[in-house]
Amino acid sequence: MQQYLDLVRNVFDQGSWQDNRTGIRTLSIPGAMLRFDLQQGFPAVTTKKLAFKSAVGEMVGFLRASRSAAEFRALGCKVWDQNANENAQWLANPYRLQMDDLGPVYGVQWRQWPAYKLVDMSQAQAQRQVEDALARGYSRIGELAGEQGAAPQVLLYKAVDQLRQCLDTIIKNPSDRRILFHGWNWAQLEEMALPPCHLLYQFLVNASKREISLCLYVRSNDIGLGTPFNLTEGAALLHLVGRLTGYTPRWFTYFIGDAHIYENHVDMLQEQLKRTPLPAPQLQLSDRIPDYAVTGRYEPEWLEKVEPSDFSLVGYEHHPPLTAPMAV
Ligand code: UFP
Repeated sequence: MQQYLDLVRNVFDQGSWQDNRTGIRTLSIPGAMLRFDLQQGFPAVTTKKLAFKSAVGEMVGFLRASRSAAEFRALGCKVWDQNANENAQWLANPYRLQMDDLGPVYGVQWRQWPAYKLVDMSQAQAQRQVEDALARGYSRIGELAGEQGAAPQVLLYKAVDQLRQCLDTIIKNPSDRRILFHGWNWAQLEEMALPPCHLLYQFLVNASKREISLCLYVRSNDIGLGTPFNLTEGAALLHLVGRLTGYTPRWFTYFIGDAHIYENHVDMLQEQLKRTPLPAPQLQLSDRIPDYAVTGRYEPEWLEKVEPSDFSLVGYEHHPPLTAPMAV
């Protein structure tokens, strides 16, 4: 994890102090990239103790399309509690349903992105468009009357399981350069407790080497607390997707937009810079998760069946724990 420390040093050296909505200033740089060969080990931070169980708990919650801090807590992840129940702006948001609700964050978009089509029945191709949409799994959910006797518009809807589609494509068409899922749904940003930070995931398959890689884009990243967590989740997801599709996880490239260090994390990170990184651990996925390369059976339902306890770090050595407050 030398790369993580290099990033921290880079932000200290080149960053500029900036204000933001949290009221806690940050040292920020516009754009950064980290790249890990997962065959050389798992990108776990070693200059402090990584909250590994919490990170995989959050990832498992995303896979299940969770939108409740209570569900994340039950999976061993408490990071959503403040966002759900303490941020005054979110508490006043009309889309917040109840205690612990987060709105349609991350996993809801990954697994159930709401897609709508409005077909103008006055145009020549209208019937074919409706039929095509129905064949693609849309349901007809309503009709808007046309003005003054004009033809109506037909409204169709489906929930897109983007992640499942990615796995299907990895299996059926691995050379596809369009295997990605996205969290930035403009139509629902205002309904979320927090608009997504890690928001674009693209899988890349090298079929002849039987390898799968991931490029992840994170628009805004809290380097002290968020980056170690998000690296763990992205790498764990790539291991899981590799297992379910029969490919070996290889390159994990991590792009950051706004890379920042909060003012109240400076001491924690200065302390980490004094520590020497330790050898990378290995990620072990439980044997109960079927390996497509071995079974030849495609079982994508494991995306929902997987439990936090299916992920473990082997040979994880780390320096003493360090903590700092999260900016909400
Ligand atoms: N943040 C992360 N990673 C995450 C997540 C949030 O680093 O997975 F959900 C941090 C980034 C930023 C804050 O410091 O939370 C989000 O604030 P904003 O929406 O203003 O960028």
